[in-house]
Amino acid sequence: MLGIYDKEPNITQILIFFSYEEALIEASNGTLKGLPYIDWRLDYRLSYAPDSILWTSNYLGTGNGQVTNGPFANWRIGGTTLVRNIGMMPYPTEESDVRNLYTIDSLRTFANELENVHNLGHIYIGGLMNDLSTATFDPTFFMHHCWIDYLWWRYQCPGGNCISSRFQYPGTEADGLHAPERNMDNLIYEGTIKNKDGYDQRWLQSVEYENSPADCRNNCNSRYNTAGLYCTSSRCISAGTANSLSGKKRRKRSPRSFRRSRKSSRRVRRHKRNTLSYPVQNVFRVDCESNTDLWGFLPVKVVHVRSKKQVYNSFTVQNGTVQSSMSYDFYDNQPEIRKIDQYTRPGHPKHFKHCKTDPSGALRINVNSFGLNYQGNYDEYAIVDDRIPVSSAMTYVAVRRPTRRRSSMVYLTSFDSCGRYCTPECLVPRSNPPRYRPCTGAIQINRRYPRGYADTYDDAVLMYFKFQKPGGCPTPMEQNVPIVFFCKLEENWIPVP
Ligand SMILES: [Cu+2]
Repeated sequence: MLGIYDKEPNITQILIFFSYEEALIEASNGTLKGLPYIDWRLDYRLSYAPDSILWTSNYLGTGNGQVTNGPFANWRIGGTTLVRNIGMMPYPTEESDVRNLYTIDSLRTFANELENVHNLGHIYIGGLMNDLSTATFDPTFFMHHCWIDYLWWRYQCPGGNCISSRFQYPGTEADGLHAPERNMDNLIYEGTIKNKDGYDQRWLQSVEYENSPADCRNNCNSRYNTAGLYCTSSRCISAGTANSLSGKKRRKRSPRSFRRSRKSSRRVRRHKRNTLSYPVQNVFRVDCESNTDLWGFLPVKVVHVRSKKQVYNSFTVQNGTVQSSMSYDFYDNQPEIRKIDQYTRPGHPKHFKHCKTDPSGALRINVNSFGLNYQGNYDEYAIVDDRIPVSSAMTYVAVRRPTRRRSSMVYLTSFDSCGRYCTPECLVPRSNPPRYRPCTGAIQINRRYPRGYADTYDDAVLMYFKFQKPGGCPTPMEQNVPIVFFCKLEENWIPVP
């Protein structure tokens, strides 16, 4: 666990970790035998993973916004309130990703793939978990990391035959801090330990994991059926949340009432996927201080080309008949002769099985900023209209407010609520009418004019919309938008950034 996250695992961290385990066991009056892990596949099996019972007061508490219920209600830690934004991605990891892990025969490939599975968990939970400097503040961090450790533990002994991973260390001497012969910092255990020793079988034998209910076969019912899980003889799934299923009722459930609650579970699984999720609660944290005043705001535009496969229930009418048998709708009218296709050039749509657009056509496009010369993230989204051939929407994204002496370097990314990636295009300086050209999304912001950002959210909106007179209709000032994200969702996606 430590090796994945920290460049320099040290003995203090390990001691804290052991203390954490002991404290948990003690607090549970011996019910817990070790560190708990969350197998996200149990949530993935819900029709919409963020509906999991995990995010209720009996388990980990609030999933969206400030955590105000559950055991960690109103926590403040490191000068920050505990905040989550479950569902930045609609699922924590794809079930098949885990299956694929066990088909990999190269340790280097495995390490990369496991890292991806790990990253996705951080993004999925969002809030403090989505920032390297605050991730450990959310207790979910430890349960997530224990699961990553579980996957690694299982991988090492497929079918009982342990691989000699120490001799296949994936790094090379060119890997610097991860070079195989390099001593681990401050870690002494029966002598100094080299990086490659982290792959030694002795660690494997010093811990033991209980099999996950997701990996359970053959009548695991009796063992795993709890208020939080629903298990048949073939598989287990997390219980969902619906207002009719309050945590208390489920907790008191007796085995006799199981038949009734199984019905409820089915109803929960049919629960319509809410692709729009909830607004984001940011913690406005810059270099260990959380305060909105430390941030400035950039107008960001998102331009979206609709997916041709999607049919919204609105059709053309011919001779009084609604043409609802068509495989396209009014907004995608007769795609083979549509003039606009010459410009948008829709390619072959790549099907993304997790994507279910809201029936209204509203589609959430996430836009995020990551500080390059400061520690801080900001998450935001714009809502575009997936029905119409091309749509655009504005949003305003925060970056560390530059000072006279220090500019802000920031990396902006964008992906839709299915995880499909949008490409950044940056304003050509001083072009008017504005022109944009593909860029990396990394930009520098300073206090010199023209600024390209505003000190407050208010000013950022006024930077984009110019009011000729109070109460009048404002005019958009396109030349003040420093970056545009182009979402041609047929071609790109990111399962992991
Ligand atoms: Cu992590």
